[in-house]
Amino acid sequence: MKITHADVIVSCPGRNYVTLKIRTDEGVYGIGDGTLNGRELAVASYLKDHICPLLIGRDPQKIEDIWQYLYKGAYWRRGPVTMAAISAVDIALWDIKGKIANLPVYQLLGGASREGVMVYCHATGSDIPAALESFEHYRDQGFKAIRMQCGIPGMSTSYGLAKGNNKAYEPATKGKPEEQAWSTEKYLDFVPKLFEAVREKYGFETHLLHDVHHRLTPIEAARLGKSLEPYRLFWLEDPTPAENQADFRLIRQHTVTPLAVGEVFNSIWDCKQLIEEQLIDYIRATVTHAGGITHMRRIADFAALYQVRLGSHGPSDLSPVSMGAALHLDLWAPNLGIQEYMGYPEAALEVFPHAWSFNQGYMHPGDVPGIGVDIDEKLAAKYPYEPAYLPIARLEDGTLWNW
Ligand code: CS2
Ligand code: MG
Repeated sequence: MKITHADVIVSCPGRNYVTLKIRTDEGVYGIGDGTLNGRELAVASYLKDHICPLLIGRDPQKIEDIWQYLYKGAYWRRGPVTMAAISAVDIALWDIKGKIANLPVYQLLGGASREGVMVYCHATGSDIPAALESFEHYRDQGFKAIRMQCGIPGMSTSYGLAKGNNKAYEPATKGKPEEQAWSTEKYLDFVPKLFEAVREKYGFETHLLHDVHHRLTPIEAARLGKSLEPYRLFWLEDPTPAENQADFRLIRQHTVTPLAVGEVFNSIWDCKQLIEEQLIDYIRATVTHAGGITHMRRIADFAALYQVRLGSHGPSDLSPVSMGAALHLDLWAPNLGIQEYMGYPEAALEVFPHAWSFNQGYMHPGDVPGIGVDIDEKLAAKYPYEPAYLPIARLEDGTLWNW
């Protein structure tokens, strides 16, 4: 079997996605996701100009060899653009292997470790009453785990807020990046009140999560973790940037609130120290940014040695193809914690027909051979790429901060 075509499809059915379609001389094809929010065309070019020509003529069944060829063979290792491109190839090749074997990918990995994959959704509100209403909305849909984000008194906006009632949270904006003001002081004083309100009204049955989105220093993060302990969070996410992994030692010394990190990571090296020193509880790397199923499986097995569990990033800025691939990995991984499921714009669900499903707080990848997600190319062509950027954050005095 040989690869005959590798085509990149960039579309914007509600938001931008970079999809790779690999075709073979036997008619079998596979689909992969390489979306990198706000830098989509860099990945598209890396694939189109540098990877696709190298794939033609290769045996698509040699997933590991192709992975090593693209990783070691580029000389320039790692980095979000390179790794998103490798991920797209890897997911498409697992899709092809599943179709050849006539098995869903989770069966190739070793079979299901559970009935379904627990997922968490995003509740968001401009103030506490609105956030509580949002919580109730998702709880009534059957979610067992809910991420709570809320507007902060005295701040015009904050991370994780929807732009309008019943709208999903979407950080990217068309045109120039949006600038948002940030006040750590106001945030730190407010967050415990949000979680107190949720626990007081709804008790402790639902898992609660919160995303700090890199806004704090280690000692501030330690204070937040400590102040949230009475509300028993499932996790506190990205409390501080993680380039310096040793920073997390300080947070760990002060709090037993579980920590989740890694949505911006692209290889096992980014999380090596965090895992080895047990500085985190959940690793959030994804199949789309951290080298596909091949590399994520390596991260999962390494994490298992230290009782760190998978908690993959699953925002709407990774395509439904990514969600399919993640769910196969999740269903297999003995050390699954939880999977993020933010939902998708209606148009995206139409462009990507999928076998995965949601039921009462759990998801399943479906049992069709391969990944179980396709792309309707004709429909995708109706939604051309629209330049969009993620926001940036500044402190109230104008200093550029971590968004
Ligand atoms: C977030 C994302 O889902 C999350 O936890 O941190 O919304 C993140 O901001 C986006 O995926 C960035 O593209
Ligand atoms: Mg996050």
